[in-house]
Amino acid sequence: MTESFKYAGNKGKGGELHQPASDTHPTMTTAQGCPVSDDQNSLKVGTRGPGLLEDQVLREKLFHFDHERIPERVVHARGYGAHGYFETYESLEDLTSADIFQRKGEKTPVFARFSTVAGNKGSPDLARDVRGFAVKFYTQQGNWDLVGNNIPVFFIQDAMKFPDLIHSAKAEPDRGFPQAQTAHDNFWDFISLTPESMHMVMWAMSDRAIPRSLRFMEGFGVHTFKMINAQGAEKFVKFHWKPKGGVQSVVWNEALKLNGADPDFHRRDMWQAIGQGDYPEWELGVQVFDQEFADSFEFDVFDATKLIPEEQVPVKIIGRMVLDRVVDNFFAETEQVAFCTQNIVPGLDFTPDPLLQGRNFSYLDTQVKRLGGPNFTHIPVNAPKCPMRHFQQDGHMAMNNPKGRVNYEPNSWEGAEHNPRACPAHGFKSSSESMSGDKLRYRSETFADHYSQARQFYISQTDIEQAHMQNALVFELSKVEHLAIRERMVSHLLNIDQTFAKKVGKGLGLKTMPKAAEAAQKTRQDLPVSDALSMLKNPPNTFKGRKLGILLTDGADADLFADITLALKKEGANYEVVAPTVGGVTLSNDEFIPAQQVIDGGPSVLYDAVLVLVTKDGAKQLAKIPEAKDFVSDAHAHMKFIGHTAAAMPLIKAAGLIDKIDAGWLDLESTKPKSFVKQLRNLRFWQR
Ligand code: HDD
Repeated sequence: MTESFKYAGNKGKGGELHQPASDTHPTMTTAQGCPVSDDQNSLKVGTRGPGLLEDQVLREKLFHFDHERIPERVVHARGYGAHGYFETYESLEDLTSADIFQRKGEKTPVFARFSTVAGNKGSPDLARDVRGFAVKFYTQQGNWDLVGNNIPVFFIQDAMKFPDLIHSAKAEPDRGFPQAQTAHDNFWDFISLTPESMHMVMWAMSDRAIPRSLRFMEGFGVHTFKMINAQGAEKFVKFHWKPKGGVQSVVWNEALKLNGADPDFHRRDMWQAIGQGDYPEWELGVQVFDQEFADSFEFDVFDATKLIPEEQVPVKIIGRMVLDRVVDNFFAETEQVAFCTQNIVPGLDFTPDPLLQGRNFSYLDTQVKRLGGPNFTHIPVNAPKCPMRHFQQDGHMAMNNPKGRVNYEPNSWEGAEHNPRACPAHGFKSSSESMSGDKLRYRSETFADHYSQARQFYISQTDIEQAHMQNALVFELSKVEHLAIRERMVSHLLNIDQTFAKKVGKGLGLKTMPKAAEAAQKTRQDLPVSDALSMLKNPPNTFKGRKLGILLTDGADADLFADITLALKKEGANYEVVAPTVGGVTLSNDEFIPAQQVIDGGPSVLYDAVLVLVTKDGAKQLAKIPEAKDFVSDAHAHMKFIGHTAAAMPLIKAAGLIDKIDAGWLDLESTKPKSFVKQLRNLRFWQR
């Protein structure tokens, strides 16, 4: 294989430059291992063809290319994954016998994949959408998949409705659009006919649906699960992921522009953070409660459209996940990873939640379709990292075939090396609950309150967050062509909060307000504000992991540049230089600084804050460039902090912002670089 074969080269005058095999380039082969002499020209009769059917090298190359695609996920098609580990903070043996939670400090490998839901694989990252948050733990007792979202509740209560929900959200079937958007008639028609979705809709219309980074999102297991200890004692649990970097979102206008400026914004951000050693990190927490609490709680704990406020059952932090390795190959790992909610381990169990019960069928089923057969567990990213011994065999692409003679149970072969037996003591056991009832298709009355927690979520938000929800609904419903659907949605909002509904109605230009939707249960007005539900009430107070965009021109103040970039480094933050040309700039001390972005390619939406560090002449030149004016005016409109010096004034004036300068504009002549970076910890100047 390593021996160099004589290179035939491109014969004739039109042949392009081509590197033959050498010491540094091993010889190319076909998939069958046959050395290839020419990879650029098909086999022909004469110099101009026709081609020959016997050309096995061409046919193999095209055949494999033709089969490169596998079906994309029917939902969550666009995603980004990374490897890492989960570290257990303390033994949870009192709570669960799950092996992963037995030993303090133990690290378990994980693979996490984050995704949007509705868009296809090529859709932009900043779609207004729920984000998937799926984690595969490779535990010593098998793979445990926690397949959650960045929102703690779901649109529907029963898996039976899932295909309808997804059909309505995806592109409309006759026209094939809109892509990765819920702002269309079908979605809001379905939603407005599905009152159980109202709580989730409130979350989806909040800025949670446009996260700043996959690193700055919470994650939730959504359903109630069970933990069972070695003595068989059971508790209910809900899983929470809390990002160490805090929760942060963009604003809607920024999202719209980001989708154009960098459709890969989220995946690039994750790739860069891991590459720079700024490893994304989350803590895993559980809300633990018993049957007594479940019986006394206002809602059914098996209803996935409800959450349990953290003020009522606090989140106990039990470990952390660190993502420290990007994939080697996107297809092999991120695309082929197969999450299944049915993958749990001894010490955990399901509950009767009808959404979860349906999911347990759907995920396994979909992997067979996507990955082509039952042996997807042989693909390295899906294979458990603990021993596997069973009698499953054969099938498409079987790679880890069992050895030996025995392939059935029961068998009487003694002590055969590859002859496993089930183990009642340590094997997975379902919790022993006694159940009985008639066979029914029925929705429990305990699932009937659709508005109370939607209201609780709304009243728990700050004014700014409430305004963003209102704007989001007006935006989405304004894309709906049918007035009746818009009105029907507003009729539901009336059951959530009258003022909110009226504001949305006004934003939609409704001539008269509709009547409130008929409700199976009246909205409770007594649920208290839950501060944990608001992002802005829980700010991260750090600029770590964030990015400053520095607009630089030739001759800019070298000392200031050095001081600010040093202060950013100390904060654990990054910066990018945006310059008139990607060739870079020369500072006042003749130091050359390379640019990462040219002005047209590096709009301020890519950054958490911006700094205009220019000479007066530079600012005058920039004042003539529309994209440079957008750089500052967008940063201003998106409530970002803007650092500047007096020299930047010609640009600020040209952008029409001279009389809009407020306390979010930080003058670097009077603000020390350290205090500038300290201010950036507020992330946005919301007062604007
Ligand atoms: Fe689902 C994928 C999360 C309800 C059926 N789902 C999928 C992924 C996530 C979720 C994160 C992507 C996994 C990955 O990265 O590969 N899904 C959820 C959550 C739900 C939920 C949090 C509600 C609590 N899902 C749900 C229902 C059904 C499905 C009710 C069907 C009855 N989901 C699927 C699926 C997918 C999927 C069709 C598509 C690709 C895949 O499974 O692997 O089976």
